[in-house]
Amino acid sequence: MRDAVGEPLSDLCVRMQLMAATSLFPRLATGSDAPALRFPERTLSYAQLAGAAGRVAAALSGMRRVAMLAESRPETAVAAVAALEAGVPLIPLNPRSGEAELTHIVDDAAPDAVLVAPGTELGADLPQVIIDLDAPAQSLPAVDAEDEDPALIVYTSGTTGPPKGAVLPRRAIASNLDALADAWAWTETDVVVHALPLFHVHGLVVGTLGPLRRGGWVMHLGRFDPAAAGEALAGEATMLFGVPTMYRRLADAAEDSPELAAALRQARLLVSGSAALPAAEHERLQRLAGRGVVERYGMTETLMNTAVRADAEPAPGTVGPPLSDVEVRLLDEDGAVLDVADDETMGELHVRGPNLFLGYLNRPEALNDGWFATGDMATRRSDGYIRLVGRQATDLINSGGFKIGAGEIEGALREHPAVGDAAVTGEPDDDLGERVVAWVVLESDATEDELIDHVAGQLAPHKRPRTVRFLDDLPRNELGKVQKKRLGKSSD
Ligand code: MLC
Ligand code: AMP
Repeated sequence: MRDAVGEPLSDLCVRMQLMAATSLFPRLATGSDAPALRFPERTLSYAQLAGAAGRVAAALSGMRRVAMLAESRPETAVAAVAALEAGVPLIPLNPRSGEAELTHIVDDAAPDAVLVAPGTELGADLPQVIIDLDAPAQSLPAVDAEDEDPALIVYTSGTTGPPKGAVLPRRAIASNLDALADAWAWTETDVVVHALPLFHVHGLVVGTLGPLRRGGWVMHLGRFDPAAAGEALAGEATMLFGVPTMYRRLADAAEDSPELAAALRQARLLVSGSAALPAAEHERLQRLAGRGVVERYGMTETLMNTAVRADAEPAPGTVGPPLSDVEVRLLDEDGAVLDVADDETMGELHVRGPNLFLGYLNRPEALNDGWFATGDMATRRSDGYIRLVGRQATDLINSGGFKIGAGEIEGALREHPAVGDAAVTGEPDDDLGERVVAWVVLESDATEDELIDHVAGQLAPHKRPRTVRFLDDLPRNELGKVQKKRLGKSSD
């Protein structure tokens, strides 16, 4: 007996079983006409997604690793599914990466090709695979990858030096999405709406691969707009994922829009992450929409570590307990484990579990006996809830949920011919949480706008300073290190 494409049925059954055992997205194999993805320009059903991804997966055959220009459009989701199904590690790129960033990533990761949507280009000399959603469908190959194989390589900023590629295995993606499903009672009946960028784990893994693994669907708004998010929640969307800046903008808009407030109220779950949602915003959303927002805490290297559960009371100021199978511990300055759960004693949060990455590409081991040091300072309650109280290093700026290394911007500024010296700090910002501020000593004339544009050209625009302050000299200690704490004070 043979199926429609002429394969012996028994072989097909074996292949389906293999897919079911290793595909991250079981519903792809069903040929379902149910929606999988909706972007403003296009909706794809599971059958259409499988057909489009199958075609791309065939083009990836034999490749070692590939990059993807991760624009907020359906081709990006298709490319990600294709690479994961083909078992070819994928590097999502910010489509607005500056020249310096792009060169660094391409040199460091050496992708065989870059996946792009029609009409887009990468400013790097790499073979391109064009994702054409109108090309004839092709069936997906059987997944040829093990749980521990690299699946995604996501570049993340450190406090110094250029970004590092965190290598995430398939196991981390699968286990983390399943742990979130447990925490949030997340099923195929859920429709997630968001407008997060697709080159970071929040928007790509949690916001896009998450709904596809559950067999529900994701509605991506293309770009963030409070009214569009409200319309989605008033319609089919059940869950909203966003960063605090988005919730702040939603609350601002809901002050004048009873419709938006009502839409937020009727959502099954509102989830905030990537930065702290201030207590005042929790309270404002509670007052306006009459319901809470749950926070979850993650990192590129670990995916999600903790989350407030859907069936728990809202817990403003905390990021909830560890997800299932995730272990956390607090260490003091000397590296000793703090055996406390008093919500007062602070320590550096270390995590261990199946959600963790394998290490950084081309860099030495990042784990110690399976534990990863997050750099986040936290306290723990007796019920296991974690409260984040800041970061160990002040040189990592969290602006709108994007982590920005001060050293990277200082390097870009120093490359400007008029800049003699530069230091970068983060300052509180009502909209972005923190904003990037540059302190510059000039050697020749340059304006604030010129320096901002220079950084926005070298690095992605979200890394540009929002303010530049000119000084005669940077305060330095006897060892020549810039005393950043004094910079803030000198501006008072
Ligand atoms: C401005 N722009 C410039 C420019 N000045 N472009 C070039 N040169 C200049 N000098 C442009 C920008 O490109 C952009 O264009 C527009 O101006 C505004 O840019 P912005 O200021 O950066 O956008 P803003 O509205 O402030 O963005 C707010 C935001 C964004 C919330 C939408 O910060 C965001 O998407 N945050 C999400 C970050 C995220 O996903 N983090 C997850 C990391 S994973 P245009 O055309 O767009 O208007 C992680 C782990 C975890 O943290 O736990 O999740
Ligand atoms: P990234 O380096 O881009 O992966 O960002 C990870 C960092 O984002 C973490 O180390 C935290 O500092 C921060 N973060 C993520 N989620 C939260 C949250 N819910 N509250 C506060 N900070 C968060």
